[in-house]
Amino acid sequence: MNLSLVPLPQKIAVTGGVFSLDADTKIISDEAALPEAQFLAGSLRSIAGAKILVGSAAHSPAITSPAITLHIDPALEPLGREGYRLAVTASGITLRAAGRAGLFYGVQTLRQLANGNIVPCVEIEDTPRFAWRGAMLDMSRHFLPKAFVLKFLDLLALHKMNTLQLHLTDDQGWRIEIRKYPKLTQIGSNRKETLVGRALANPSDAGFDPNSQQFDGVPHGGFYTQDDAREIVAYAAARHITVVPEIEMPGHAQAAIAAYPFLGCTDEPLEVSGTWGIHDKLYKPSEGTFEFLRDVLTEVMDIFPSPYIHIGGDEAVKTQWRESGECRDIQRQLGLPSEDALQSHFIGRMDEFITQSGRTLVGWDEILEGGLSPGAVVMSWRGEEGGIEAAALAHDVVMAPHQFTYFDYYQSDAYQSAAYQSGTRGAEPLAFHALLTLPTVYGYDPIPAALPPGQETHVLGTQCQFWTEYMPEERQVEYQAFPRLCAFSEVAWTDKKNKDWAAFLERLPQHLMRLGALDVNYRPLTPQ
Ligand code: TNX
Repeated sequence: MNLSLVPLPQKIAVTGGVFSLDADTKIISDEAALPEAQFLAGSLRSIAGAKILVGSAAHSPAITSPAITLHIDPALEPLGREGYRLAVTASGITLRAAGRAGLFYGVQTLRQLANGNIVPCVEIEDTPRFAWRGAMLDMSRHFLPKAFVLKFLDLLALHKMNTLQLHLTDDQGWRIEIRKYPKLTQIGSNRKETLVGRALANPSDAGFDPNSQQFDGVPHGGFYTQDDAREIVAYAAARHITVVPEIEMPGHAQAAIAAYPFLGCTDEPLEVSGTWGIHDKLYKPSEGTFEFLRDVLTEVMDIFPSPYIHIGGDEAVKTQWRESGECRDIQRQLGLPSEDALQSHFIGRMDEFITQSGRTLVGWDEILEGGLSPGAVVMSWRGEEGGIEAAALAHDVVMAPHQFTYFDYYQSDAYQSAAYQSGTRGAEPLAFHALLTLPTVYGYDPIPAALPPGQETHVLGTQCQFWTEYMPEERQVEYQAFPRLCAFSEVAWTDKKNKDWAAFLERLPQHLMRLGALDVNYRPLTPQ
């Protein structure tokens, strides 16, 4: 029997027969598991239309009708805090886990198992391969409304993903209210227009001609108030998802500098950027900037309880630090030999602050350049090398190599078609000019083959990225996400020995129907 579970649980035995949900089906739950019981009731109501009573086990009247039992059981601790055991028999369903997170994932499995009011009898034992199962949304390039973020969190939960990184600041827009610095959103969240079509060069390239680009003339803006952000955090927490905020530095800073010019390296007046690619506007590495960033991070840490705080750190071309007399003076006064050492000093200052605040710094793999403070977590995006290097230095790493995890890339090579090349839209909507197919995602192993034995413990997990340059709308994010995120969830959750591309493809069509029922604009399967 094809149960079409995604991600695939580690152990499944189909035992025969079915359990039928009906209006009399009760949910019996431990007091502590009530939120998960309620979540189940909420999702089963929509699946089966059954009226389900939620009550704590201690206070339930004698059970006369078939029931679904949720029970927190320390005996399941060997399965970890996210593991669970699910038994469906014709007379009832029992879900047990050592903690609430495990019960939540058992509930997700149950949601997928239920077909109408029928649940096939199974015994499932399950626990994730990796602790960090992430996705990153870039809010800066295109602002995504709060309602979409909540929908996306629901979809992450369905796929047993547990981390959402929000890329909140970049050259093209600052998207989080900071009360001490209101201009960050008054000015920094709005750009006057956006590039039309694909970026063919980086603004930081030598000889870059801004007049070579065509813009749409349409203002773009938006930001989350602190209340919005807290609502997102709470909604995520109810789904056992940690929201990791990312505040970019020292590069990708143009929107912040446009709002507060004292943060920049030159006196040149700046606008929030409307184009893509690597920009050369860096924060000035001054005490004033550090104070600003500490203030920003203080408010950010108050909103986001995440143990991890991401400070970006990527793609900081050092032209301005080299050319500005003031920046050179700072470097000299600090006795630093190079601009890379200055970046390392910059990140070190932030790490000190974040660590003192009881959190852990995360950054893209460039933070390794020039030396990295102990304890920092590295997100390896330029390939696997950064992750391997960081693990060798005993840093924890999150594997996010663009070749396997950049979902802004095309899903089929149709973009290389003549129609696309001639400038008209090809068979795929405009995306970042690179290819990442479904089987490539599925085949990814977050433990690099070149990682020396014993260092796997430093790999916290893996994360897929939604850079939104070419995703102006929510439907487009969904199109880029699915079905690749289905494959990715299995990369992050399912043991390598249990993965099988052909079997995944057999499970996928029914799973896509689930997504269709949830109004997800997934990309239809094509012969691969
Ligand atoms: C690189 S990945 C970036 C982003 C872009 C992305 C486009 C990373 C840390 N920086 O700023 O949006 O490429 O794929």
